Amino acid sequence: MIRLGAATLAAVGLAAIPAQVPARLGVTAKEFHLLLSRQVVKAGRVVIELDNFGQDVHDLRLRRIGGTRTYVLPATSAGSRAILEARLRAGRYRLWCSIADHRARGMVATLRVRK
Ligand SMILES: [Cu+2]
Repeated sequence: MIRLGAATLAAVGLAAIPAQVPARLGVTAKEFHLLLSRQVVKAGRVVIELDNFGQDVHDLRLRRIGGTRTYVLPATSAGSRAILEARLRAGRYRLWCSIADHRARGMVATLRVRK
C-alpha cells in the first residue's frame, strides 16, 4: 500500500516516540530488612522511592553486581521518604542500608533489571 490515511500516519508517528515513563521501585526500610515493591524492573529510567517505616535512621545504596557505580539515597529519618531517579542498565543489583551494621543485620536485597 502506498496511500496511507491520516489516521494511519498519526499512529505511525505515535509509535515512533517511545514512552518515557520511568519504572518505579518502592523500597520499605524497617529494622532490619528491606522490602521491595517488585523484584524485577525494566532497564532505563527508574524512580526509586525509599520509605522509612522503621524507628531508626536508614539510607539506601544500590550497585550493579560487577559494577562500580553506587547510587545513594540519603539517610532518612523514621517516617520520611527519599526519592532518586536513576538510569539502570540490565543486570542484578544489590541494595543495602549503609548505616552502622544494618546490612549485616539483614538490610540487604537484590533487584533484577531486565532488558
Ligand atoms: Cu538501616
